[in-house]
Amino acid sequence: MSSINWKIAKQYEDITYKKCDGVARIAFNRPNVRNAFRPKTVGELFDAFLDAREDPSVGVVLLSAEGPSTKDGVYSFCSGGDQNARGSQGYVDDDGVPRLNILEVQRLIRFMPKAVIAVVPGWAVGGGHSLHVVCDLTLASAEHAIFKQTDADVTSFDGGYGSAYLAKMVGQKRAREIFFLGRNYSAQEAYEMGMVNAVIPHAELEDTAFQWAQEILAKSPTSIRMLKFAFNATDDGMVGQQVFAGEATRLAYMTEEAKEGRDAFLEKRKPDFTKFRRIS
Ligand code: S0N
Repeated sequence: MSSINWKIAKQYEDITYKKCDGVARIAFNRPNVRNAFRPKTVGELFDAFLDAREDPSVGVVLLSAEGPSTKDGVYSFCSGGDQNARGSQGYVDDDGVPRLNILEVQRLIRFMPKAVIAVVPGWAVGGGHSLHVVCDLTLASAEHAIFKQTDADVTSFDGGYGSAYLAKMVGQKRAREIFFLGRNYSAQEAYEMGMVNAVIPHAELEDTAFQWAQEILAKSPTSIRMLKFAFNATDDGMVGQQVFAGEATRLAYMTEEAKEGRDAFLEKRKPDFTKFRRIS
């Protein structure tokens, strides 16, 4: 029995969203379809991740799942796009507009200046597999987590982070095997490949994730955000540079030098930067 005193942050239909002591927990809540996401689920995920990003009391986000399925007791993290919501033009919402907005959720996870931990209690499949890949860390249930890529079975493939970034983690040969063969991999196999940080007894999974979050929360927040964006930058091209540089600008705003630049403009005088040393 977990001792974490989660408080509901907002009510949704397809996900749950809770917070406790600097940690936000966003969890899929469609266990009877192995936590597949439909457009509504994606909209709710985006909304909750945005709230977690903007809330200064939150330092770490757990992406997890409710379950098990009431039908057969099977645990899942996420089985990717809901194939029932897939029409002839792609994933279609109530308004009839086809969207691939799960990629926006991926980008939110990738570019938020806070650590995001995938907590995988069961199946991580297709787009659900891609979501664990894009998270900063992954903790997996020793007994129930299974990793599998079915994208090539259902002609719904992630050619971005889900595949190319996965290859950075596990190597090109392994990544191609995962996608081309679509086999099942246990938590231990995923750990040995380098795409899982730790294999945890199922009953301890959530408490362990919360403990990892608390360890991260004890570190310097500026260091965590700069390190995350530094790790990202080499794979994110000009966007990675932009995000990292944005943080440098934010830090520069806090200097006396920046204050002099701003004050000089407002006071309609030339800035005097001579008092600032050109340190090497
Ligand atoms: C997860 C699997 C392996 C579990 O197998 P198991 O335990 O034998 O259970 P089942 O009997 O198959 O399933 C139980 C019930 O759940 C329903 N269900 C399962 N998965 C889905 C799903 N994805 N959509 C809808 N329903 C699902 C089953 O139908 C069953 O229902 P009942 O009880 O009524 O019979 C196995 O279930 C499985 O293989 N599932 C499908 C996995 C899959 O192919 N997912 C889609 C893969 N593609 C994506 O996710 C792409 C998503 C995307 O949007 C994207 C697009 C472009 C770029 C990137 C992405 C991206 O994010 O990846």
